[in-house]
Amino acid sequence: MVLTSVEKMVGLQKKTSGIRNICILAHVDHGKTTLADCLISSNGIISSRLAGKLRYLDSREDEQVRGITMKSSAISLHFVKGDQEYLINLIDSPGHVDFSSEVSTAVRLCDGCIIVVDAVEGVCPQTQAVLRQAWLENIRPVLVINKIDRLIVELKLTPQEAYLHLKNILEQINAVTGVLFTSKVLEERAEKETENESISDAAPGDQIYDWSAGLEDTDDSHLYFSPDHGNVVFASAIDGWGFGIEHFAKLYSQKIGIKPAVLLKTLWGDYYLNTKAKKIMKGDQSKGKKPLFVQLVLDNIWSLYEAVMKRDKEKIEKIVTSLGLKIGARESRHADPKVHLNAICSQWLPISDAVLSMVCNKLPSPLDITAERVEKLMCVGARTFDSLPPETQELKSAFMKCSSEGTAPVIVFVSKMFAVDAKALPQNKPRPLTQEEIAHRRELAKQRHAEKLAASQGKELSEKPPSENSSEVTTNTGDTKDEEQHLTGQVETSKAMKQEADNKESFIAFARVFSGVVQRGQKIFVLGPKYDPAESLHKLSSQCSATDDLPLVPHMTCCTLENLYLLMGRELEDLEEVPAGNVLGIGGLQDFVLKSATLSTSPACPPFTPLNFEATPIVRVAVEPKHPSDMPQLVRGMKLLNQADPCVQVLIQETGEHVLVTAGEVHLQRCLDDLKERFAKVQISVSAPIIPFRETITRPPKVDMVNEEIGKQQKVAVIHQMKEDQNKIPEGIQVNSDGLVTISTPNKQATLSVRATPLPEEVTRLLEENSDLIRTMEQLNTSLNEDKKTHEINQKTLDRIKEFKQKLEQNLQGRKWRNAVDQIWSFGPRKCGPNILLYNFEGYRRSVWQCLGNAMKEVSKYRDFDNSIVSGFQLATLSGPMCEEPLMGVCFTVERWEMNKFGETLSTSNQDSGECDAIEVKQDTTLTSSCTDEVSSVNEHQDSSQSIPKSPEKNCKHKGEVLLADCYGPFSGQLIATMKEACRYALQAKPQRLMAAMYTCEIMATAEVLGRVYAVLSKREGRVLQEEMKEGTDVFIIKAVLPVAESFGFADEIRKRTSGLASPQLVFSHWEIISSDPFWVPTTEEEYLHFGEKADSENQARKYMNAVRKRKGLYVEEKIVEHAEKQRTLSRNK
Ligand SMILES: Nc1nc2c(ncn2[C@@H]2O[C@H](COP(=O)(O)OP(=O)(O)OP(=O)(O)O)[C@@H](O)[C@H]2O)c(=O)[nH]1
Ligand SMILES: [Mg+2]
Repeated sequence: MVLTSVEKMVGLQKKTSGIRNICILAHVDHGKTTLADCLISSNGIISSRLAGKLRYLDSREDEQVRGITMKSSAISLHFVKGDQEYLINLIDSPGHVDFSSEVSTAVRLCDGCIIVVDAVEGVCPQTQAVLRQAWLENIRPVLVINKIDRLIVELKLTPQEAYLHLKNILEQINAVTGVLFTSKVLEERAEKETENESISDAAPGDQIYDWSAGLEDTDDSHLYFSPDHGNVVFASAIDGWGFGIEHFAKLYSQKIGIKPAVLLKTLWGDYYLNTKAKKIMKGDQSKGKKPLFVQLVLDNIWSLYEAVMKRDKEKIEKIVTSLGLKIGARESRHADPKVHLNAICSQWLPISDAVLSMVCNKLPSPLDITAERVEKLMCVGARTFDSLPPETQELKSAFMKCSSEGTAPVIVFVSKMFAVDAKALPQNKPRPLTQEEIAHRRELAKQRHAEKLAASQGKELSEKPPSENSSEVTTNTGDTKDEEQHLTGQVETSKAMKQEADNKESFIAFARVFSGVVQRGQKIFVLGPKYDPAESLHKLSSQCSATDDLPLVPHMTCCTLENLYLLMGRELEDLEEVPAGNVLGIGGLQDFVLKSATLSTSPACPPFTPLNFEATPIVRVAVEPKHPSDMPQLVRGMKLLNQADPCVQVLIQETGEHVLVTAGEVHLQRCLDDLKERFAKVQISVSAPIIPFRETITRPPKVDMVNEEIGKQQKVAVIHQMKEDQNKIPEGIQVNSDGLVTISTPNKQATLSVRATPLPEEVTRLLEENSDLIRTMEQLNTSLNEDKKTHEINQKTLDRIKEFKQKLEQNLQGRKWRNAVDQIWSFGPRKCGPNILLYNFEGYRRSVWQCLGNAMKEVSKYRDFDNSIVSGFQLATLSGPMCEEPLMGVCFTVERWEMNKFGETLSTSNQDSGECDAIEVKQDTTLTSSCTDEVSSVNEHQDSSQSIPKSPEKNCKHKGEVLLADCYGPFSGQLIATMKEACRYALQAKPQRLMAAMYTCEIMATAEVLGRVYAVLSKREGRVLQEEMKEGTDVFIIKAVLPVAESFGFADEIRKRTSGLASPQLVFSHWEIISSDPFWVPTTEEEYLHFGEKADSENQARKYMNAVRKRKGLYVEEKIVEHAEKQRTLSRNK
């Protein structure tokens, strides 16, 4: 196989209809990279013998060592089929959950994908996840069922059993697709209905809903995987073979004289061949008939494997000659029969042919991009396509045309930035000189020689008596010396620069051209995710280009595309231009793009919708350099790491800690390696993982720690303790017996009463699930409040908000929650968290449901300060009293908010002066004497304002000044602090609990190691949810939950204890309340008896809490030596 030249590739890039942008997706270890190797070897980039062993696209050292892919990487392949030529831009992605963000970045750039499934393991959690990702991006999948050799060699199934097993796998996959498809159809139907409803609102309403109607109308046959549709290939990547059934249909149609079309329909399914009648019959298995697929396909493969594995030379010979293959002597005599097998199979049923022709037949070219996908890409958040400016809407046709004409606007999406060694860039690579260059160099050398000669002659001249041009000469010699110095200087600096370049990482953008032609050196707009074309089109004309001198526009910069590259796995090739529809690398964007961006020559282009990330970053560590002087390098390194990884988060906490947040242990390890070896190049020390917790409250317990019902007697003890607790509460704060906390601001101008209540679990879950929606609501409300021109709100978003509200109402039932949903004031922390703030006092109405249209302009005395209350709530929910971790599932209700004259006057002074007289004046009785003077002066003003209906602005201003001079600082600040304190005390008045983050894990293990898996699970406080046997195998699938806090080293331990037979995948799942009370001390008699006075047996919750407090440098109540005198009594020599 001849290597395809770069020129050829450039030619192919221009024929858009022959381009296929695809990625390979699967669960971890199902054989993506091995399959990619086979496809690459068909282009001669690696030898076919090494295919499967090299794992060419796993170019990082740690990928090779660990045997898993960590970064997605791309390669362009050339494929010829009949008289058609194709360019296949192939992206291999990682399967490990920790790297699922790499899958998101790959899927965005593709039009289709190959889903690989291990024939033994079948559909696994990541298989479902990647199918969902492909679905969400609207890209079309084809299927490769890989590792069929394992069915023969490992499971030792008969062909008939294998057929049933494969059928089963197909059914499982189609079931997953079916679920995705059905939900979409139903959604679309519902949407259509609401549209219809809004059109014909007045129409008589007694319609009958038939929910299956939408499903019946829609043709979904192309969505499912079925060998007779040509979208399934059966393969063994490691042995180099693979086939679609059309291969055998063609083959046997000649042999048995049945039309290939008929065979194609019947080769897969319950059909059998009636040899006598030479007819294909619909068969039934009970008669013991062999399905065609078994008889014509699997039997042959099985007998080949048997012959080779048993080294039956005669039989092998027979098969090889009947297939017309030529096997080299080296392979046939190789000690390992697998080599022999590979040689035969890869010639007989070359996997690359089967897979690539399926890709070219079944997956769309960039020209076939659907309108639905384009609109999805163009509409960020709650916006509808129709609300985009007309110039922007016009760009849809550019997307659809995918045109490479000069006039087409350039639209490029960068899905990630990846770092390469600067040495590896084509421009820095040493390359052989061309003939002309050699000639040119020779010429230069000659010149230098001549100059040297001339210079020495010049010297001689200068020694001669001065002549006319002597001065010139002397200056000349001086110049040459200077020049020499200059030159040596230059050489040194260039050396230094080279060294620096050697050490430097260069960032390349992983991108795709959606329209137009990008050229090297072209100037282009870089549009950030918050860029709004409507806003900038006011300032710029839609015709302006990045080369013009333009005014500043938010979230938009201009940059030059310095280099364009063809991505060839480990290599990069320089390109001059790249037409629409291709995947490419772009150099020179590292100062402009952090992780992803949209590039365009048109300012009307909207930013692409953000990528869908499936993994939640949860594992945190703090890092610091071993030598404090290395700090700047570390900071720089962390910045680079942040840019190079789509999913990592890099934070500097208030405590000054530098924190990395990663998706899991494997991801963490890779980030740390990268930081140490590539980006920071300094030694670092890493803290133990920082485990996140949440703080919450629960209902008071009904039974005590020894499971005795808390009766009257004990209650006395409990109350006794409550009283003790109350002693800790500072003066001025009242806590009544049912937990209502009343507190005043330091200047006594406002008084708040706040109560904390635990939210029902379903509500907390609902809030968590809808955090994006809550954020959208918050944005909508803000723009409503600011009276800004709001974007037309997407009907779908409105429906979702309504539905969310309804669900909340359903779950907040009962007397306690009456009207609660309408009184929701805010969510927190960060205005979108799983805690709620309610107001429950007269004279105030404002809610988060404004965006639903029932917006009301609030005019009340509280208007100016309600933000302070909300801010106080946000702060309180961000860090709780137990160990300063965020709260979860808590509802705070403000039951009273009183402001005396000061607060009110201040509030009015901020309002229009005309409203001054409308204030309700309340007598304040708790005024301190120091304020009395000021109060009287205010009273005077009040009087004057009453006599003059329109109070003079001056007066109001004066009042404000009086209050600003308050020794406790600005009033709004006091309110924030007071609200925060109120929330904290309200929380402490209830039984507090910690919540731990939980992972779900799915472990596949064979029966013999099952016991050990359970042992490890229970040691780490895991809980098994489900255990089932995988059909047709002896493998058990165990589903369990495990606290994140106990998960470090879990995967390793499992692997070690089971000799590598089981390996779990941990995915963050939810938060769970730790049932033990961290503050618990024995109070009842039984408890004293059971736990002893000290109760120093394990209290897991307290341990966690103290660990967090210690880490944060907070006070920890700990006795270092208890009962020291006891130690003395232990000594024997009294
Ligand atoms: N028996 C058998 N083993 C295979 C086959 N294909 C791949 N393998 C093996 O499966 C293991 C995983 O293969 P990879 O290609 O690295 O899997 P991957 O899907 O790229 O894994 P990640 O990238 O880590 O998700 C390797 O040990 C391969 O040798 C196959 O067809 N048959
Ligand atoms: Mg891989």
